Amino acid sequence: MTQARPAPLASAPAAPRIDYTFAPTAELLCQPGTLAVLGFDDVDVAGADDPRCLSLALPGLDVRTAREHWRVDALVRHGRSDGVNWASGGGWLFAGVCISEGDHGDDIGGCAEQAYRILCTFLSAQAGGCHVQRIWNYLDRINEGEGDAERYKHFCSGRLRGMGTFFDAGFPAATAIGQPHASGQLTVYCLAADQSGERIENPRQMSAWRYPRQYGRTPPSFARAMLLPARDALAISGTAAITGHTSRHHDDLAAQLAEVRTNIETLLVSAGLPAGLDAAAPLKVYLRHPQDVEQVAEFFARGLPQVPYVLLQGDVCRRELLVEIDGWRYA
Ligand code: 3EB
Repeated sequence: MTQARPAPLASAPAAPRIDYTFAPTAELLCQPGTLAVLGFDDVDVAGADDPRCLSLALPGLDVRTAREHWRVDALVRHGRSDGVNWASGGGWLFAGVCISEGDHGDDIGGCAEQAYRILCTFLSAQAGGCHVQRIWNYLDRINEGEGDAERYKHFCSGRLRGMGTFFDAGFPAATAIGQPHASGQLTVYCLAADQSGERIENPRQMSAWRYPRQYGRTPPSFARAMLLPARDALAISGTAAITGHTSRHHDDLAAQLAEVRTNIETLLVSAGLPAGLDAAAPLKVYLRHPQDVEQVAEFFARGLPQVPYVLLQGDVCRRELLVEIDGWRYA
């Protein structure tokens, strides 16, 4: 059976454009419609005193690491309120929260709860409604602790507590990745819209919120992907070599990369989009071991030569997994 492609909705705001660029931060901030500029580790956006800038504690593994630039076709306002850095325009909202773990007695669950409470309180107060499409979470020492005591599992519990009732209609697409060098910070940021998107699940994978008990007391709260309101782009959650609920190809990077690719391509088909990844699919690759960088570069050069990507060092929440990929697919 062929699936109908989603018809674009002219009444909804067009998807933000996400680009990887080497242009200086100051120049990006001057461009009309800039909603956010994300820097990776040593790329200096932290110095820019602008709430649209966020510096992520993820080392870039490319020779020159790009910045991620979000743009909308509208005038953008920005500010800081109640612990949230935000920018909005054209029906879109970027909002980010950074929490110092030291303020929470090294309790990552409490940190996550606090971050989500701050964010959800802010989002709830937005006039005209606010629909979170996509959310990113970056935390230190994600795999530290055994079994239920692992920090990622505490993070999952705290996140759900902090969400309160805000996501009762369904979870957004998400990423949760470990920062390889302790930063002392939990960073959570999101993209929201004034209209709802459509949550997409992957038929090859169990929905994460239904994972069985062995993965922790609180299953992870995210959808596999989100078709943005105008149906003109798919936000792809962090995707790893998992089928059903099981990690595949332990310690085999080549096989994990192939499995991730199949998972993402399956997700695109679920969303009614063409399966192929090309120049209209900017991706972020999170790699546990920096020494694997050449193998990943080769995987892209051989199999996905058109795809724009950034290579970052980051830890997947399951310790047997070496790589995770998230990103966008424009229709
Ligand atoms: C997985 O599929 C891999 O906890 O927000 C991917 C995307 C993963 C998001 C999250 C976790 C999260 O279960 C891990």
